[in-house]
Amino acid sequence: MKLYGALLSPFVRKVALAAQEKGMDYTLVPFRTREGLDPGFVAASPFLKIPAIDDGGYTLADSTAIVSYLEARQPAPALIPAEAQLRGKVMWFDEFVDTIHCEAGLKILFHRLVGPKLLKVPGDETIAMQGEAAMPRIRDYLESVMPDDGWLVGDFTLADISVASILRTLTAVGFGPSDDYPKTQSWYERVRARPAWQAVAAIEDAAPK
Ligand SMILES: N[C@@H](CCC(=O)N[C@@H](CS)C(=O)NCC(=O)O)C(=O)O
Repeated sequence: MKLYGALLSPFVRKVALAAQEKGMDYTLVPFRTREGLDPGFVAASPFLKIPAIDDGGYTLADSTAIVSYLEARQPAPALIPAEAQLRGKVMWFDEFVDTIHCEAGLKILFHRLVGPKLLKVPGDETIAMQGEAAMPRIRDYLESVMPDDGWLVGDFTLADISVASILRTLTAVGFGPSDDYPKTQSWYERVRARPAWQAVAAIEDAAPK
């Protein structure tokens, strides 16, 4: 399976982690080359957002759609529980990250790191500050739902992957796990200890910056 994108994106990392946890083969493919956008990526992602996949000619975009596909293709180990209430909570955390946490966090990331440092376009500090203003409530919420031990919703699930992925991305701009949120921090350390996390982190750390 080709996975188009870059692992700094929490959405791309989410898909890589899900595939890795399931032991599924994937190859990370840069969506942009010197010549422009990869035509395979353009064909796979109608709105040119990362991630997108090409699995033997089957194309799909959107991290949650892709993880749902992976879950159906290879049910074990389950990352989306079958039981109704657990499944509802897992999808809540995934959606909370995709909309609320990323909405705030990516304003900071894009305007302080991706724009000015990677794409060489000026960031807008007013927008970054809007994102920053939303962060305390988000971080307080997460701390309030963190378990003392184990995972967010029963067994290890997509909920843990989604939340840990945005936290890793936001570490780059000072909004990752911190001593001020000790339960979140120890849960994050448990996620980081997983072999799948370490495998994806090794790929990410080795990628050209
Ligand atoms: N809901 C989508 C969000 C994907 C997304 O917004 N990706 C960003 C990168 S983090 C992107 O491709 N942005 C480029 C753009 O919006 O044109 C998902 O879960 O995959």
